[in-house]
Amino acid sequence: MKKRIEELRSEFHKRLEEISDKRALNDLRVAYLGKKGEVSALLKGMKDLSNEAKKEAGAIINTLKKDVESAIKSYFITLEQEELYERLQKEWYDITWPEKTSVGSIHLLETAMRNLERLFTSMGFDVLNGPEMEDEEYNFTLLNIPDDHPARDTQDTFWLSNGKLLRTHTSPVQLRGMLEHKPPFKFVAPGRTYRNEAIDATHEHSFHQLEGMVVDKNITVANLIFTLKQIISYIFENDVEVRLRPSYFPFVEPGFEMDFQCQICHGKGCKVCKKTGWVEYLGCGMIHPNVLRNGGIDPDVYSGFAFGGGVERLIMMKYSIDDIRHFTAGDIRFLSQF
Ligand code: FA5
Repeated sequence: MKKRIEELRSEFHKRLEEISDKRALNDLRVAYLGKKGEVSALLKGMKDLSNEAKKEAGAIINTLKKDVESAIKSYFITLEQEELYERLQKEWYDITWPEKTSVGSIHLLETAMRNLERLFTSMGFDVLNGPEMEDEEYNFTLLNIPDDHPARDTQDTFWLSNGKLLRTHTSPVQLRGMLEHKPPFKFVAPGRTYRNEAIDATHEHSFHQLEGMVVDKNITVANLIFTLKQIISYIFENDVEVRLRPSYFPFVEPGFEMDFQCQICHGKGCKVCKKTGWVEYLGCGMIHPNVLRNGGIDPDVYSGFAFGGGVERLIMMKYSIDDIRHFTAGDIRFLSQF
């Protein structure tokens, strides 16, 4: 029996060396340690032995059983590690990579501002920037709005503790532009403006304007109207009814306001147009001689036009947006439409 056990041991190790996967290893385990396996057969074969021989054979068979068990166990671990190593070579996973990415988009207001800049630069305009914290002088005085002028009240101002103010319109950039450039010139100045006013569907306390200005010899209202028509056809890409009506701004003479036909109700009257059928878009006119003088320009030689329009209002009319507060509400359902 001893001989048979030694044969089985060396046979087992030989077969083990040829194994390269876990399934074959399990087959080998069943062949040796299973109910009908070699070890069970050896144990059954002991029944005819003497008590003395049984004791001796039992001990040797037990050692063989333990050796087989531990060889299988450690080889199983080796195979598992090899498998894992192989997988690590083939597959890899970057734990720093976000599981699910949702990409944001440019806010529609920003897109509109960029598009307007693109339109005007294509027409030869420069783009100027002015400070949002502005001097009273630029916001009012140099724009021909003296201290006691009622026009100061129409643009409810946020005054700052340092004596400056949050600009109520982009028109102060007119003066900054005139003082820094020699005519002829044409520029636009897009940016944020602030007014302390009651909020409703078309009024915000902070909103955006686009200022435009052209100064050259022989500039007339016809040039102004042409330029405004360019904006409208570029933005709307189709016909939208507008009207120009005389209006008063101390820094232009003559002055006008331009309105769109309300694109929410198409002129029938609604809360956006306050039942008038029209939405005010911009103020404009021929630059007042006093303003040209304040900007260091001789009004007897040069003339110019200027306009300043609300960017939110423009987009509201383009996309039929019925409330200006949607722009800043941060509602993804609204923003993701654009
Ligand atoms: C002005 O601000 C003048 N500076 C415009 C101007 C420029 C006139 C150059 C002449 C020459 P007004 O206060 O009307 O004008 O505002 C211009 C536009 O800004 C309005 O037509 C409107 O479209 C927009 N706007 C004004 N107030 C608000 C507000 N609270 N919320 C949203 N948009 C506004």
